[in-house]
Amino acid sequence: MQIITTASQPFSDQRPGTSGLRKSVSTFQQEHYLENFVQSLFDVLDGYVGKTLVLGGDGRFFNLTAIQIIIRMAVAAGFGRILVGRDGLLSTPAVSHLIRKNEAFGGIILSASHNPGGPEGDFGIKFNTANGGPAQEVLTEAIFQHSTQVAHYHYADIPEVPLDQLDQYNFGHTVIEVIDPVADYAELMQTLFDFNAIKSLIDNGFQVYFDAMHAITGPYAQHILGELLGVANSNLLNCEPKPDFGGSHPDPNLTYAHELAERMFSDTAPDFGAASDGDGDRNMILGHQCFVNPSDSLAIIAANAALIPAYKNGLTGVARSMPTSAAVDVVAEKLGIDCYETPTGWKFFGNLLDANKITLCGEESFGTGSNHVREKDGLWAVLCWLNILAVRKQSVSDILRQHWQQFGKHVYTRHDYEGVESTSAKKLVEHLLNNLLNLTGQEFNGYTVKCADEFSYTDPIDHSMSEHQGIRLLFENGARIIFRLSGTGTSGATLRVYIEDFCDDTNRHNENTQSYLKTLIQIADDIAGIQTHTGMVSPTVIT
Ligand code: VG1
Ligand code: CO
Repeated sequence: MQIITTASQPFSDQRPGTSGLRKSVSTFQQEHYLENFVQSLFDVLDGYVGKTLVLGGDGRFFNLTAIQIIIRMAVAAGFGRILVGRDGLLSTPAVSHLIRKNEAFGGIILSASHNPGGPEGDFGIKFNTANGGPAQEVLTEAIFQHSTQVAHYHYADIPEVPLDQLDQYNFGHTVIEVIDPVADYAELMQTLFDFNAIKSLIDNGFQVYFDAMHAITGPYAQHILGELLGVANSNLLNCEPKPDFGGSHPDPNLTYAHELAERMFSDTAPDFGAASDGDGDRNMILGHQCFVNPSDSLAIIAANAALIPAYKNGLTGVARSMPTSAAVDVVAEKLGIDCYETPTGWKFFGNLLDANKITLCGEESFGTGSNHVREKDGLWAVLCWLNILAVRKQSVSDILRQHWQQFGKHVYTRHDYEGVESTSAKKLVEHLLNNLLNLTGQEFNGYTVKCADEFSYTDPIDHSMSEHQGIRLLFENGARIIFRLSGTGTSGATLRVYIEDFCDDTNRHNENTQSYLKTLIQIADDIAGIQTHTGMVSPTVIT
């Protein structure tokens, strides 16, 4: 076997964002582009010779091409064993589990998550370390710095590896194993949840729908929800992973998962509906004519965790990303456990999970997870809900209503302004930052600003600092408005505005979220000049 070294030119745009390096497919298709990034990764890592690498992706366009390139480079780099999902498929949480289970050196996940796929869509690559979690900022920054100088890369001159069947191949000192993408993950789920209780709930007529959005969770849902738990095949929607996700955004929210949403809000709606995203780490939970806001979902799972076998002995603590509503904070207080507030992105939960400071964590962006892996996990969240429903024998909306009665309701919405011109978005942020100091103490329509700042975070375990993590307006009555620019987009900028108010008046719990938050929504626009800067009169996506 020959190792070939190819000269290349560095690219200047390979800095990973919130979750890995995400670019348009055409950017990744440039000669040497993927190779340079992978070489930069291998160059800054140390100690992987002879060790295991887990490799797979969400099945989007360019997945298979990228996998063959990475196999050749990983063989040249001297990995001892490469575990690849059959057909190049592995969900993000499954990769995290496989890394941990096999004590691998790390894993490479090929996905742009909720971004659209296909030749005109997006592609992405992220590296997860030995704990199963996304690489921390020090590492991604080192990879980026290296990528601005990398001048050549190495690959093994080997034939294409067939990925369509479970098999094993040897090249030099490396063994490549094509593995079942679902089996290990399904086994893990069975150790966490009461499958018998969930199955008997479903056997007794509780109707479950799941929408895989033509993305990676299809095969996982067919096996776990279908074969193991008895959900009818006809209730498992869009379960065949497609390279272009059927032409839509594989993003589980009411806008993009509209097929499921329409069904769940119809007169003949089933009892439970859920959807997942491109790479299987997000989840949306719906009940009969009822939507569970992700921040509430995290709080409800935390409040009911004792009903789930894996968490029956209690939680060590919980964490949420800063823009996520404070619903889980109130639960933590009641349970007498710590609650941590981290910047956006799963990489910030890893140290807290590893140190056993937290058991559950989540984000407002439809991501929830626990210490069973080091990624957010879509199907896990669905199983949490099914397990709780099987024990409580109540409807989703009853559970939601009772939760608000007990803990109060954090009325919450996120407004996304997509496709904003980058310079206008930067100006909006500058304008806000310049005015921050003047805002404290000011009153806007009955809401007085208690504190206005830019969120920065010091990791309680390794004391690393992350700055510029979003602009916060905290009001005296507990209401919050947060502004952030997305770190996962691939063209222009996306402004995210997170708006939250606390309501303990049960008579108002059924009120429409947008009208309840109307005053705060107006305040957000007045303070940030959203319409003036973006030229947009309304958000593109409201969740
Ligand atoms: C978004 C979400 C964030 C999530 C990230 C990755 O980031 O807001 O909460 O962790 O996507 O999710 P941003 O920077 O665009 O707001 V995904 O499912 O890539 O894996
Ligand atoms: Co995702």
